[in-house]
Amino acid sequence: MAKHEELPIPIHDTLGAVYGNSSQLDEAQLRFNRLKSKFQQVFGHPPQLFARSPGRVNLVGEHIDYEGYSVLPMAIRQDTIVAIRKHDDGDAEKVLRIANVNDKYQICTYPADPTQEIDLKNHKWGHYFICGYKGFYEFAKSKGENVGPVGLDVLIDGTVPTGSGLSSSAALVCASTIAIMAAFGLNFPKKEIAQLTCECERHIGTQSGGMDQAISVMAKPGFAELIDFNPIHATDVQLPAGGTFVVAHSLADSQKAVTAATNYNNRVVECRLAAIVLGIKLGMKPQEAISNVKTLSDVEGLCMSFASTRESSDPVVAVKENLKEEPYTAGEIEKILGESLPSILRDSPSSLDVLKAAKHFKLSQRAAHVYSEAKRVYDFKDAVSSTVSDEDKLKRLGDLMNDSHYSCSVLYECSCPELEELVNICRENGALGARLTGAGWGGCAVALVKDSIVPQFILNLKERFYQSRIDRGVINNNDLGLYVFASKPSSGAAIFKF
Ligand code: NG1
Ligand code: MG
Repeated sequence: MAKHEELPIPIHDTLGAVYGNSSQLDEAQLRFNRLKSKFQQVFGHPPQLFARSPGRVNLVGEHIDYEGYSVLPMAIRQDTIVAIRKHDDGDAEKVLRIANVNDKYQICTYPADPTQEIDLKNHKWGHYFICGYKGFYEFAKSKGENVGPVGLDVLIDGTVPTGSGLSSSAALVCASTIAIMAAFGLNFPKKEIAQLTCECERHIGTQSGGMDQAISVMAKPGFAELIDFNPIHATDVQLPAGGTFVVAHSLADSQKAVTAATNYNNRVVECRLAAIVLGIKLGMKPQEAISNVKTLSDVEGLCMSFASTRESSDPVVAVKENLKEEPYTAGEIEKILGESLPSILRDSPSSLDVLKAAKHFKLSQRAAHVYSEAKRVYDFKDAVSSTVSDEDKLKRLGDLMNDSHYSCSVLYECSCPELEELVNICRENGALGARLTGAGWGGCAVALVKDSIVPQFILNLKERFYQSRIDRGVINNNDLGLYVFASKPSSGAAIFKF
């Protein structure tokens, strides 16, 4: 039997296969009916088909996917549904009309040219659809498919809160790409779609790894997944009984596409520079390191052999002994590398934006985070499959989540005051562990909580974190369920044709 990830995206003719229990099913039925009638109203004809792809919560392994390291997320039930109709090939008018059920998002139109550049200086929500559109054409062409530009009518309904670290962006990019593909009558193995959507979301200007798209496309209900990269591969992880992951929004918005130069892409550049400097300190010639070392995983082998000569095989030891703790200036790094930073990073325009914005580079801290976090992912996986009791497993997972948060907060500096407050409140109210999830700088925390206390835990969060914000009008009391909820591992992307 073909492996799950080698299979194409499933095509369903009923909602039951994805939207499990009855209350969820009723809600889904309502959403699809609303989508259908709004589509008819906006475009004057019914949609051809639908594609859905979920958001995710990352349990452990933060900011390491783009360094080549495995991560451990699970899909959540919140998702993006894309309703689509492809125009006839002969139609004269070739435009992409992208509407949203939420009036906050105005209809966007784009030419049907798949080679168009995305206007990054002028951020629009529709750009994420164009990522998928460009990605689809590039991929279809590489597969020898003869597809020409054609007009599309598109209506989108997303329930993943945006700017929350739950990958609303990947849910939108994946659902869009799959909808376009299906509208052309095409389908591909999930792992290929995971790879293509990871690459095409980079058109938005963030140098992301592939975690979000991989889990959104390949998730299986009931399992978290250990996701490996190069090549993408998913291993099912059955979480221990008795524990629930509760997701809670800090209500600080994390606008990654807008703040990339100082936050997300800045860390990608710091890791790349840390990797090259480490490579040189551990014996590589500068030119060799500059040409061959792209990520910290590329020099892990050197770090390990350095560390093992000192009675430990922990790459963090090599980091501590070879990179100074004080931040590096650009000049200091250039001296070690023997070449200017703009010249080294010239292949990446968004990295050049980072250089313009950066005052200094915290190479030791960033590298120490990445190597220690990569190890925590395997410790998490090992704890899950160990023979100790479920109770002991949960405790160990909680400890690893706390360690991960500390590392994100102190070494990677991707937390924020609201997330710190929320994580502390989670721990004070009985969470076995709690951490920021996703890119950080705002967005959500995830807490591991014993099943038996989940309802009380959520009430306590309401009282201690959300009530004052409800009183100040930051959120509406009726919307609380959108911002704090228990989550079971949900299913991955699907196509619906009714
Ligand atoms: P979120 O939190 O969804 O913006 C981002 C990246 C991931 C990963 C995490 C940090 C994108 C699309 N996603 O996720 O690849 O690097 O941050 O672990 O940029
Ligand atoms: Mg995102």
